[in-house]
Amino acid sequence: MPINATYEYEEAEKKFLSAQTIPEKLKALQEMLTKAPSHKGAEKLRKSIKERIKKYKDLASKEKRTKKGSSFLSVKKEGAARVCIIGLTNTGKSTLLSKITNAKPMISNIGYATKLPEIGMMDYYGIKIQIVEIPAITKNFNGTKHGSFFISVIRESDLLVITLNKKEEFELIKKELKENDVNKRFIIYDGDSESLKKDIWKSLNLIKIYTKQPGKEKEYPPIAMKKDSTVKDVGMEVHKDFVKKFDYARVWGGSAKHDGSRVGLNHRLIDDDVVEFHIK
Ligand SMILES: Nc1nc2c(ncn2[C@@H]2O[C@H](COP(=O)(O)OP(=O)(O)O)[C@@H](O)[C@H]2O)c(=O)[nH]1
Ligand SMILES: [Mg+2]
Repeated sequence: MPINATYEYEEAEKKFLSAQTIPEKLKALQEMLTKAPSHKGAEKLRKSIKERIKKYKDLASKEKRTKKGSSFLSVKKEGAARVCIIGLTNTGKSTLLSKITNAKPMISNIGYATKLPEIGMMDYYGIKIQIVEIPAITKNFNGTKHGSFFISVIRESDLLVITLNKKEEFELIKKELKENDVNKRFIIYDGDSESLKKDIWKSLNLIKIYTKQPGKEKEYPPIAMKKDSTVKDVGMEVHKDFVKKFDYARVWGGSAKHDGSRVGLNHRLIDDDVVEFHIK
């Protein structure tokens, strides 16, 4: 963060970091350039933004060129988040996908068996997470058939799981991600699919929140909320009237002082909390 950067600049930078498509990235970068300090000390910063703009324009034109050939392809986002499994060929990506989701991909020791993304849904205590196996990463991945489409699927994910046969493979993966300016959180799979599911959940920065009606048991499934969400955020998600006509809520779980504590709209919730709304 440069010294003396304005609030507007920081907001534009946040947009850049959270943008998941190339056009969004470009738009945020243009905004960063407008909002960057104009004094001499910030010359380096403006230069690096301009370089990024150029990089994203190159990526955009690559994407456009291959889009013609891949236009019949798309992966729709579903569930509370998207996680991509990436790795070289024969590193157990399809095997992993079949372990943690309902998908039945072809598992084969013939290399490059998976030609297109394979999609499955992982169930985590009732919350659905989309898991996408990306076809094997290779050198110059963006230049391969449908490569830039696969990268756009990766770019629109929230987390990566990397499968490796040898440590050295990580270098190639890092290089290919860097060349496409993909900068995502990742987990390296160690062969334990049950602990991986927990690690995926922890890394997504989400919490599970249960709702309940007075005098009844908590409802299943829970809903996925961003970490640090409040009672108000949950109310907006479930039914606006819970917020509009809010009287108070009762909370059970880690964030509650005691079982059924009375709280207001600004009360922050944590994973596995139960909320009961009372309206006027
Ligand atoms: N290296 C590795 N191979 C595995 C693993 N699990 C299964 N295999 C075997 O490796 C071959 C390729 O598996 P697959 O899941 O299709 O790998 P993919 O090409 O990365 O999708 C198959 O013969 C699998 O039986 C694993 O955890 N690691
Ligand atoms: Mg595969």
